[in-house]
Amino acid sequence: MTREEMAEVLEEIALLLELKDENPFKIRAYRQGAEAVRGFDGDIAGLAASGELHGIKGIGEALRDKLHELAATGSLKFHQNLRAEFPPGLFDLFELQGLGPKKVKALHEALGISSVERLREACEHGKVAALPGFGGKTQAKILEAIALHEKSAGRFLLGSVAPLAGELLDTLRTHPEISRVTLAGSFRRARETVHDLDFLVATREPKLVCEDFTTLPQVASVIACGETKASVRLKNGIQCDLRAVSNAQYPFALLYFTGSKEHNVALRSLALKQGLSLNEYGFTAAGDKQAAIPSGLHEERDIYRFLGLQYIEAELRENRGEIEAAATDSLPRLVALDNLRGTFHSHTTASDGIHTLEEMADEAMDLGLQYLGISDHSKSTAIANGLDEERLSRQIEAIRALNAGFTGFRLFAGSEVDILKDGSLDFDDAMLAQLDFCVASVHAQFNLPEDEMTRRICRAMENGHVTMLGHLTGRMLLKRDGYAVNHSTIIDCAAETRTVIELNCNPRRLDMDWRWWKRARDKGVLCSINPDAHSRDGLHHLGLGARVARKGWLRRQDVLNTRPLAEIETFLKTPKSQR
Ligand code: DGT
Ligand code: CA
Ligand code: CA
Ligand code: ZN
Repeated sequence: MTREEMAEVLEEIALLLELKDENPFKIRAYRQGAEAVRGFDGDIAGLAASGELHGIKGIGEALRDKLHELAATGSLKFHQNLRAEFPPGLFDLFELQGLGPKKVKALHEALGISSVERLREACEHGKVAALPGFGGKTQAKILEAIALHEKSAGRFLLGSVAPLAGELLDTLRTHPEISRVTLAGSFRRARETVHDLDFLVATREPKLVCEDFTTLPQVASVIACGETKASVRLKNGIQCDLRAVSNAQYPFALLYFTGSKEHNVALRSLALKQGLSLNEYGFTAAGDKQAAIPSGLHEERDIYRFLGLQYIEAELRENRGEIEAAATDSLPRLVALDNLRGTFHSHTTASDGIHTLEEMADEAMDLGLQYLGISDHSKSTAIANGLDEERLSRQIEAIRALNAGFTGFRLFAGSEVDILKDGSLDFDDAMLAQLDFCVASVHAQFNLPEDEMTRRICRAMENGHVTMLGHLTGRMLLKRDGYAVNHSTIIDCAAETRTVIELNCNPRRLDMDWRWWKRARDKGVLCSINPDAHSRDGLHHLGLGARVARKGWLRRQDVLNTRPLAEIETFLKTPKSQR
């Protein structure tokens, strides 16, 4: 049993309990337990298997005993019994946007629906609209959600597959017959979700390398294995393609298999204008021109240069203006993870995090950061144990006390304050004025019309205490679309009110979306790369955020948290209008 499998069982229990209308605090205990398992610093599966989990934050006694049973026997009676109360297909319904336990239960009880397919049929026959509490609008929304679900099927979160991808890369690198290896495709371009992993290797023994690839321990089944390519499915369900090419072909194959398709098409037509044909093996030219093609094209960089272009970073290859910019030497110099000096937006045990102020500070220092912004939830988000004024005031004091003991590091006292339905905030200005910074986020009433939601968010940004806007759309990648908002209007308002916009690094969020950052940057809006960490481990998502920021054309100067501590202190003390 792996750490992730253990966490997933706990999450499933939480869902099943929700379906049974159980006490929300009990449900929350399981969700937190899942987070604690994921964030535990050590071999949690091994400890649990030998019955040695003791005194772990976020894991009470009842939960601990369940984890022992789960790890030792590979299953949990309590979980099996809960599952047995429901038909197996019912669980898929939870993957649909907007379908909570209450609706799933009603659909099941009234119409006997227990699978996505049955639900679609019922919608198409108008049966769902006729149910009390549903109606035509809800039915249409459910059909949309089913369409999104189908579109997402077979895709994986970039952030979730990254560790496994890194593991495979490390293994391939040690193969004696492999001289170069890169993960190409959408993974290399840092798309928020990927369909498969595309490995490319340079070797003189392609067949052998393909065969060895299919026998890696992570492989569940072999889809194909040929002379120069192989395809496998891994145990977690993702497909991996491997291409084996010669060292001379490698840069051309890498360029081709990195994509995007649109970038490739544009590059090829640029080459054609120069009388060259470009494919995954190399350049060819008609007649005497062939002689002009240099033999020394060893890297992608050389190919771009030969076409008269600056090197284009993989994240930018989406045919969104990068080729034109490369032709005129005007590509941005992209921000990188090691430019970050600190970060904002993290949670602690005071709300729904699993580590304390001290522990979060400790992890931030371990990562080499100079500052960490603490922003627990505010009182309206009661389910996440949001802080009221009194608890927040005590947290501010605790942070001040801790800061007195640090050298070269500082915690900033903040809040992730709820944006209420009308755009006012969960705390009054007097309370907000006590804080070093504040992230404002929408956590409820997602179903407003677009213009109302946009006005709501803009109103929050107009508040002089709101340093930054949290997760702009509230989307949960592959699970639910964000709420309807007008990005352009919000970006304009951020520019005008000098409000920073967050790039939330949670692998499910990556919100604001990368497609909007260049526009924001050009309007002078600053980005903050924020982990939205609920544990020490959560801080490690900064690397993912940095890749997405690069994908959004952001430079070091466009990202607030590349600034060193002293500059940030000045920034936060300066009135918003003068920032
Ligand atoms: P994915 O897998 O859906 O997340 O996205 P990609 O971009 O990784 O797509 P994939 O795995 O089908 O192909 C990898 C790359 O190979 C792709 O980005 C560009 C290149 N490629 C694949 N098919 C074509 C094609 O028909 N034309 C061109 N120009 N390039 C292609
Ligand atoms: Ca791919
Ligand atoms: Ca592929
Ligand atoms: Zn939030």
